[in-house]
Amino acid sequence: MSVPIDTDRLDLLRIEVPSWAYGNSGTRFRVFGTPGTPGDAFEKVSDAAQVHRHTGIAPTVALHIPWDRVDDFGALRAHAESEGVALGTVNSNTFQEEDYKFGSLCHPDARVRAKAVAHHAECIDIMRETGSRDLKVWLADGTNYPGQDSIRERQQRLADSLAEIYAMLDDDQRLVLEYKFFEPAFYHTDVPDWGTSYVHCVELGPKAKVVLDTGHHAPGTNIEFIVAQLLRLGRLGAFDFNSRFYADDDLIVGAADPFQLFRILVELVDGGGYGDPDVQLVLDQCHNVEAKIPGQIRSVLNVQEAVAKVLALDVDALAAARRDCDVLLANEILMDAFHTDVRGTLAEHRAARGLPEDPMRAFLASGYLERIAADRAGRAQAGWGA
Ligand code: PSV
Ligand code: MN
Repeated sequence: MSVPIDTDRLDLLRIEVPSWAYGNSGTRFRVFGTPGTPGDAFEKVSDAAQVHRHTGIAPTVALHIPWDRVDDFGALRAHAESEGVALGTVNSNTFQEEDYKFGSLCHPDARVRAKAVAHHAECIDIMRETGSRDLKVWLADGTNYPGQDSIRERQQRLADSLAEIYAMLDDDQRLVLEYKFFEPAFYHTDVPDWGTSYVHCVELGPKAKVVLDTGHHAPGTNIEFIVAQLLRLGRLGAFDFNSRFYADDDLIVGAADPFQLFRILVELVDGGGYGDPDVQLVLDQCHNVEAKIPGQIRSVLNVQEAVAKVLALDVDALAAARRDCDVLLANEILMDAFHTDVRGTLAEHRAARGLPEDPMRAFLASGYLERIAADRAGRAQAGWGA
């Protein structure tokens, strides 16, 4: 059954996929391989392009440096274009070298801080070649024990390091700063919450925005509140979608708590963040045991389904119920939207746009997985650190 949804608004959905989702990942216990895992950034981009080809709403691929370092980023950009996608956000990585054992931009040693700043300069150069707008900074910086280092001094070092990086950005580039409340540091993290990220962004200037990642909050945190607040302040730069049961699990979007995904998207739409290119929606996921490309397709479709439910929300009736302070009716209207079965509407919507009604089945039937498993057999597989 079709439900009335503004399909023009549905068409505004764009989701960036992460290059690292196509490489092998795992836990500290084991990283399992998958047949056909890409060997390099070119193959990761080819795999990512399959997601866009079948869903039509995942046109860009985020890179991670150094994992995706190639000799010629112009060639990688051309390769992406030939596959029908573009290169997106460039993620820096200051958490996998010996020098970064005690931090990077906040490290007590000025030499290490300078090294971390220089890494970001390299990322900005790469962005010029790839045509990327956003430099995404997520730091593993923090301490494990009270007294290990000065929290206050680390904040100042962070502000100083970020200011150096910000000064290197071109006018059309942005720095987006992600927060995470713990891990790998367990006592304190230098950018633990949206408030800390926001404070640094405001200090830096208008080209600095906050990144919210679903898995980076304490259990029970009202994430939709943070979305509403950051949109209100004009500082929500990007949203990393994934889902979690316990910590930063990076599981399929909507797998753990589809209602939370819906509530977040309600605020995104209501706050004007949906369809706004300045609010970059990204998947940030790792597929440890499931097939990677289908995993990405499932996540993209779950976001699309949740967006369609939000677009089915009767906003006028909701506004009236709120005006009347009719608590139960307002809640009922919201829940009606959440319980709306939009799957038939979405299938029709895709068919009308020349896309497969069921992107997952269409991809599985395409033979691509069998082809890459054969073509890439016996070759080194990309993964963390690759
Ligand atoms: C590390 O926790 C992380 O998952 C962050 O969320 C980043 O966005 C991502 O890795 C890429 O560095
Ligand atoms: Mn993230």
